Amino acid sequence: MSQVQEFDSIVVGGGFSGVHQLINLRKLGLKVRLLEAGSGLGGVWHWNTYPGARTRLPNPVYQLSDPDLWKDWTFSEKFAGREEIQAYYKYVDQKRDLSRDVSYNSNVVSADWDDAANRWTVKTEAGDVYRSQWVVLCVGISAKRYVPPFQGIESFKGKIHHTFNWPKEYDLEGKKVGIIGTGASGVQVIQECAPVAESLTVFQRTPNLALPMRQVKLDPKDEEKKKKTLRQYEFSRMFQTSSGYLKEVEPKLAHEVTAEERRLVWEDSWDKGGLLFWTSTYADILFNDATNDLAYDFWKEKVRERIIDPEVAEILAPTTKPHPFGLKRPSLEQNYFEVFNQPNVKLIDINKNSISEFTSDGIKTSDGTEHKFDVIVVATGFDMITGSVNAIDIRGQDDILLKDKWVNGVRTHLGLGSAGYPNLFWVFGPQHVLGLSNAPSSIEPASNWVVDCIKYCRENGVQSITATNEAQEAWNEQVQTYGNMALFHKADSWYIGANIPGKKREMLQYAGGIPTYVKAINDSAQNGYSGWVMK
Ligand code: N01
Repeated sequence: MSQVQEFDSIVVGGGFSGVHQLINLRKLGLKVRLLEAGSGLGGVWHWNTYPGARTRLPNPVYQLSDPDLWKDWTFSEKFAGREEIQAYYKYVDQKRDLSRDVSYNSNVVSADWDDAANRWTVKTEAGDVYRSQWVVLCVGISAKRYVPPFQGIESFKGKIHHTFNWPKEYDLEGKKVGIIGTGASGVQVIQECAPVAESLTVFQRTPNLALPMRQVKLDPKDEEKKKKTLRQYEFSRMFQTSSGYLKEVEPKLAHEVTAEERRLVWEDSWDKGGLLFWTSTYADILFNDATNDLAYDFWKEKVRERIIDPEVAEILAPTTKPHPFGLKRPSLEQNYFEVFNQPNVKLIDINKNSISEFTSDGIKTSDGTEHKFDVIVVATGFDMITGSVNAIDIRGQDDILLKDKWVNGVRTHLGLGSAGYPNLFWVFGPQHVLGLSNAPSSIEPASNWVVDCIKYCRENGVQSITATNEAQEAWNEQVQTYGNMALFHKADSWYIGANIPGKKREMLQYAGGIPTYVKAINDSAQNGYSGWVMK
């Protein structure tokens, strides 16, 4: 085992949150080390190298809001591809000289609190040991992949790839491909694979109520002009709208306007593309059954006209709403529905014809057919939100693992930390305002809160700070109340832990919107860190 390395703060993970932490903790004069499991910065954009990986969060606001960073960087597309986002991370790395404080290939496996010394001991898989007063987990919400226990999976002789661990330089050209899963990752691989594969068979369990992306190429000259006029405003507005995008929801609810006005608003959002239809038209799509039905009917009408075979249309966009629209996160698609008009593409509804087992040559379905493949893509997602934190053995004041405490329900204060785990915070983790919003818009206020809290503690001789049980019960109440006000519990989504068999079904994110969340965390700080105990 290597020598123990001492730091003021350890940051775990090098995506947007980790990079923001490192930059800002350094400004406090702290000795900081960022531990990153991968070989580069980028978080999900480092790991998800599958063909077609692209963000569905729009520029300019899918980047850090620091003017010194955005003034010298211009994305070429509204919805940036993975390669360009990686280039962005390299740019930020160089501009802020980040890598000198990063240990790559350092997968953190445990963190143990020493109450007498007020320090954490953090260990990596490779056996490196770090000690620090503060630990900030910036591990994202999709670090722990999920592969269902398909019978006979080990007997398949071809290649099996989960989208999270795509091999370098592996393409699908000329191959017989099977894809299981039609979430965000599945949709993107399917679009990329269909034009080049010899054959593509998609195993769908739930239709993806995907929205049209309508990609826009950004003109560099135009972008430079906007940097001088509009951009600063856009980067402040991203913290003022409930979802962190530039357009706020309509001032009225859907049932308060005429059918014609509603249609006008929805057509406009449809034509503009992106997530607008979902995040920025009528707020009651998410909490009113009748509005949700109207939204689904509108979506279904638009989508079905793109699919030739009525049987295929019934699987992709069923007559009966499969789940409330938008309560499973909608993907953005470019030509997803047209893919299923291609002669080399087959769609299997596994609710009617289930996956019985993997064989050495492919997958056998319950109708007795053996589907033969060269490669099977497992796009079955992640143990979202809690999985990334629970992948680390975190022992606090009473020596109990955090994941064991959470078996019967997650408890946090403000989605920032948990009682009994002093000086350990996370950004963009359980009970934070996350899955409904633009990531950087919700990351930055939380990350700033953590930095300000550490600054406060250092300036006021505070050695440790942890949430109180009462405060986290109250926060949980708020998280669950927002969850129950909306239609979340009518869909088996990762928002409520329902995508993982056996996982407790509970609202895992705060759905009150970014301004309300930011007010809650800032109120706590301004009230002398209410809900936290210091010593
Ligand atoms: O995972 P998912 P993902 N048998 O959970 C199916 C972010 N992300 O990796 O819906 C058969 O959405 C499952 O079916 P069902 C983004 O936040 C973003 O695609 O549970 N199928 C579903 O179709 C996203 O929401 C981007 O019935 C099974 C699929 O697998 C999140 O990550 C790109 C199954 C899983 O979909 C997760 O996305 C990628 C089984 N036993 C990811 N178990 C972009 O920004 C599960 N499925 C573009």
